[in-house]
Amino acid sequence: MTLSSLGTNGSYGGVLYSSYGSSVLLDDILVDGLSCASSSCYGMVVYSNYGGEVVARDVELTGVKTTSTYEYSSVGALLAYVQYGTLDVDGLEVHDSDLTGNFWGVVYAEGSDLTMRNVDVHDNTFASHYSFSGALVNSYSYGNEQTFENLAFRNNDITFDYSYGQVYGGIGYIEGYGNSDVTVRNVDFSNNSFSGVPLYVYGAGFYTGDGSTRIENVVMANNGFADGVYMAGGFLYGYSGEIQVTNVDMSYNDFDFQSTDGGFAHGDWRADMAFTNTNVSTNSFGDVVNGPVVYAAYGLDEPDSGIFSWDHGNVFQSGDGPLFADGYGESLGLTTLEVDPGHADQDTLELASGSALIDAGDPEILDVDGSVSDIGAYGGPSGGSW
Ligand SMILES: [Ca+2]
Repeated sequence: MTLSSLGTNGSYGGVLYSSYGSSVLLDDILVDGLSCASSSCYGMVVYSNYGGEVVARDVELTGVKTTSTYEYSSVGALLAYVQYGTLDVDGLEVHDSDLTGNFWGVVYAEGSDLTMRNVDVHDNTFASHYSFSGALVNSYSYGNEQTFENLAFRNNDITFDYSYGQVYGGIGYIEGYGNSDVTVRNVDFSNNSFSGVPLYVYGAGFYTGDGSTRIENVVMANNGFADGVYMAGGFLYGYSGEIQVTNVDMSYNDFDFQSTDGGFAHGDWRADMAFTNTNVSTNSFGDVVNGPVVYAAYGLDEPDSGIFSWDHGNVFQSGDGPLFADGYGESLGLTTLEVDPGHADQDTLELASGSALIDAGDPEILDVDGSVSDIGAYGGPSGGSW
């Protein structure tokens, strides 16, 4: 079905509003030219609350336009706003859309179980007023189970037009309370541009809080962040909880910041972070960089500090000084391989056949071909599935 040239003046459920246990199936839908002029363009396709179930299969959004210029106006949940329900997406493409307003996710969810597979958001412009949080998902979880697989956010242009801009999780803002269980796997976050006003970034890739979060097989490449004042975590800002990061490759990104705490990851209050098979290479983080790889805000010996590990990781041309630092300027004492990763391709971050990162990962993790895992985005059991 094609829905074209729909317009709304605000919007909880621009196309569908579902409530109290009803189910919605979107199957093979093209939404072309949806527009919204309001202080809140929210749930532009579906709004669902209180036990609703939303299933989306093969949905394409193109030519979506929001036009609000009010400083506090919000745009988000382009596909679905879900409260206390479930959302299951398999096949979603958002492209060539022009979105003005504070952006809070293609999907916005509170207290909901989420599954999102095969989502591709590319070639859009976002004119955010001051806030951009979680391009693909912006979720407040209360003990929910959430799985995200095969996601892409690429070739998008994000500008900010008020006095300062804030990014909280460029690709995902996933804040949990209680025992939330989140898996993120096979993500391409590349060739995006963030600029416009003095910029503050808390997790350019992901912002996570509380619960248990696993992030595996991510390419973060060739993104540009201009006009930056302060950044905490180029890939990840972990507020609290347990975060396992495996086979992530963050390379060739240009962060132009006056000050950065944690070029790759920033661990805040009681965030336990375990990094395995991770490559961080050829990034620039700006003028003053504390912990070009990991920054632990509270150090390791404080009551509120987290636990950090860096196993079978590699760092190359991504800053000087203690690569792993705490908030007191001390080294965390972690060690790393430091070699040229030998990428075959600077966009996909695939490894050349002679790369030193091949079979250099954790020997207890195997690649799909049965060999010892590689360091980088294509190692491990999920490394061949995208
Ligand atoms: Ca291998």
